[in-house]
Amino acid sequence: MRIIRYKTVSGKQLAAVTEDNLVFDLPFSDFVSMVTEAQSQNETPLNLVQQFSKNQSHLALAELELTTPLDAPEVWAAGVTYKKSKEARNYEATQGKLNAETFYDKVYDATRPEIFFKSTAARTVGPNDPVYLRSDSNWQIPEPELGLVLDKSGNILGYTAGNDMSCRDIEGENPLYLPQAKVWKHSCSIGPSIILKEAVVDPYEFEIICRIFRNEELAFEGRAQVNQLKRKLEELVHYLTLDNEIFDGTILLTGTCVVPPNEFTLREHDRIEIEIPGIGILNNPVLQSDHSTKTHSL
Ligand code: DO4
Ligand code: MG
Repeated sequence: MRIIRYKTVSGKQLAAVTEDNLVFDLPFSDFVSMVTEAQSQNETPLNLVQQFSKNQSHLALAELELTTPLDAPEVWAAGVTYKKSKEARNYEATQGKLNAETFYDKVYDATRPEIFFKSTAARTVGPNDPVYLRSDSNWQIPEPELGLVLDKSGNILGYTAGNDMSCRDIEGENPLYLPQAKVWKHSCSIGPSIILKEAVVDPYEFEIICRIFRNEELAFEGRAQVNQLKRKLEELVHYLTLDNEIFDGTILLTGTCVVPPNEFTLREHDRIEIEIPGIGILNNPVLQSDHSTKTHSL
């Protein structure tokens, strides 16, 4: 069972999608309210949702205008959790020489993972919304990642797909530039759905596929499986929540294992698809940042 939200004339409607792709509305204002109601009834969210599937008119998924499945108050991300990511960062940090041990080697093997702040609800976009390119970077890529949807106690409620848009040149120039390489307007997308935790037998079986289209022709395709992750999902949650306060609906992206070739950079009007079978395809066109939030120049 997957949870989605779609746009209506009066706002956003929470709904569920069955294994047969039938959509039915849920009588809750949002994902977190639905989970809270399940907890107050001592029910699993999956059981609660199933109760509403009966006697409901079904809608066609393809005809709905989807939005983010929830307004995540914060999105955090783990980094260098896959060997592929470590190799890509080493390439950036050594200008392609790969001749030195870097902090990326160290963090890959360290007990403490890299966890960083990625986004807020206002910066995060959903299915079919544009993701933006930074104006001061010449080397930008999408990072397709499995996202954990958490409650304020750090319990995993479900799984979604996420795009941790990244600037490889800014990140490689100096590790202290990480927030600028990772956080800007429309630099994070999530969706198209949340699959409830109880509906997933083994999250390490999730496959992550990324496709980038240029002029509607496939320019890159890569895939990975979450079982290539160096760490356990609970380990990442542990470090995020340690002595920290998080909020219901927080998302933790778990790192990327799909990186386009080093010569590749995103261009305006590319289109990115991030597919996690069971969750769906997160589709986002790419636009150059519109500078609308810039208030003064140098
Ligand atoms: O330290 C760089 C960020 C790593 C990252 O975002 C990833 O591995 O997915
Ligand atoms: Mg990432």
